[in-house]
Amino acid sequence: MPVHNEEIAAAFDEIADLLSLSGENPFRIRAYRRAARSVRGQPGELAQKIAQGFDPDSLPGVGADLAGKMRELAGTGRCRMLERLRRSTPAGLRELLSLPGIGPQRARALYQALDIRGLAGMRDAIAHRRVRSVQRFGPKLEERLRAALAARTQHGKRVYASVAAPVARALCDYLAAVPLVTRVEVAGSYRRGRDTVGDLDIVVCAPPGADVDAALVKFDETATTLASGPTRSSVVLRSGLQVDVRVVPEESFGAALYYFTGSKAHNIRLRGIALSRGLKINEYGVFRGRKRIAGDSERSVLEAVGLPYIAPELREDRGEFEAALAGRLPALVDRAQLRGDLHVHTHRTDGTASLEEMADAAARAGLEYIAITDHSKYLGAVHGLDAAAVARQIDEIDAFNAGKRRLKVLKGIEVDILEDGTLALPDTVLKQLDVVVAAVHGQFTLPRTRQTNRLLRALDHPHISIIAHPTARLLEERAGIDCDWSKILRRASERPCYLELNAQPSRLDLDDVLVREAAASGALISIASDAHAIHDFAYLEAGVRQGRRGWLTPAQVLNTRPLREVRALLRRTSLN
Ligand code: DGT
Ligand code: CA
Ligand code: CA
Repeated sequence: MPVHNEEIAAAFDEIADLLSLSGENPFRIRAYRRAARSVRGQPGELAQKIAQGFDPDSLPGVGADLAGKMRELAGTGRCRMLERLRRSTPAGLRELLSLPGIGPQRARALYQALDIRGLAGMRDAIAHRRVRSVQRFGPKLEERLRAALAARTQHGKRVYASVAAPVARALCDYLAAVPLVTRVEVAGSYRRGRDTVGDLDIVVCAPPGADVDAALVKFDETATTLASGPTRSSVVLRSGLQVDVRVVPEESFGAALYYFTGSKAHNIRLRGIALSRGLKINEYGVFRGRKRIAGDSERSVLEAVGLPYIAPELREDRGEFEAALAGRLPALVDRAQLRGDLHVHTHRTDGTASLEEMADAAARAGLEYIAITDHSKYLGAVHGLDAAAVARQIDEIDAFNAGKRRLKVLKGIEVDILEDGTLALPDTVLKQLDVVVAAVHGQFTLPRTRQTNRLLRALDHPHISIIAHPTARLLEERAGIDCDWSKILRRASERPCYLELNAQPSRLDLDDVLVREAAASGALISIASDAHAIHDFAYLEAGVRQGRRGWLTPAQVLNTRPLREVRALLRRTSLN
């Protein structure tokens, strides 16, 4: 069985976590994280390429030592160093890192002071109010941890949509090749474009007698079969992801796809509307009495109840029915409308490619312009740029733009918003740039008022153009910062300062709800890849999907505009 990129990357992340728990050198830890990122950014399966002679040493940021581990993982699915580390670290200690406010130092402190070795021990210690007495903890942090643990038990681990995507595609291709199958679609939260999925729901169109269930059991990645039958089957894949498959005939395909796309709340409303018109709707079709009047396509289903087509991303019962009935559904943005990307890194800081290489990759991704926004020098960024390095990069960009390339490069920076709301580089540096992307990279747990004031103060800064990944959340790992967003959004739209929808798979920040609120308050949204490697421009697709969940039209997105207009809009953000 081939080893997937995600498995290699996850092993490197685990090594980095375990090294940090043992207090290892931060540079060594960073090398593993960077390698994990590099592997995730690879198109196609590395294991396959390595088997065909590809040398992982040639990947950006990967030296001989890491390349060796990559070969080991690709060839055997194992890594001896990781196994050694696992043996020397109490099992479960790593889980603690997933709690808000717990980094390696605090995890070590909990282990040393209270012998806490995992989430269960943590729960117990909190219940006995013992955590507050550990040095550098206190009652407030204990309370936050209690809340985080309580939230955790309500939902199991969800999977990033981007991690499920290659699996979903492989499985769909596989099922589409089963004799008699005419169509295969992924439904569920995946089709609605959610950032994470609980499981995959697949609707297959085939006549009775197609052996879809038998084929599914034999799928290369299937680990366990939960249920298997001619119309519905469920399996768990090797990665732990569950897949529910429904097999339906031609005349019900649209109704089944609609039903299993959900959301449940949306379906319930739709059924209510149908009922009020004397119709019954279910996964087999739309019925008047016993007569089926629609069901082969989604459009036929909606048309039968008197509604226009509603895009899957909108099906959350968040006003889409009211909008549809009033003829006011938004014409949603799509990927082809993006002309640029205003958040891109190079190897000058933590990226893995040169300006030229990133520019070429962006052009191949169909973009007309990018902004290079490497990190400012600050504690948070190990290789951050100082004023002299910014000046050198400005020259480099001028030289690039002087060449006769179609793609143009804007001068930018990703600057830290410090705890007090000031920025980590002086105005004299910032004012030379076309784009100042400012971001919170630390102090995630300030109380609401202080956090809000921090961002409001940043918004008063004369040179800030865009706030990057505004909530600083990490999916399934770190909750976003606690702020009065309506205040911040209002201030951003008055100023103006634009807000980012960061398309990194672990961020997708702003989320769907806030992005909609931001656009409604008049703020323009920059959908940005935050690319660190040449393949990362592919993330824009997921950013757009989330934008669509936030009801974004192209006019509400900054980077659907041609460069000339974007330049003018960016100039407006400079207050002097
Ligand atoms: P997930 O898997 O947690 O990311 O979220 P979904 O939305 O994919 O939910 P899932 O997999 O439980 O079910 C897939 C779809 O099937 C769901 O979005 C709507 C439909 N569905 C499931 N259960 C019900 C139900 O009890 N009533 C109705 N109306 N629809 C349901
Ligand atoms: Ca699902
Ligand atoms: Ca399901």
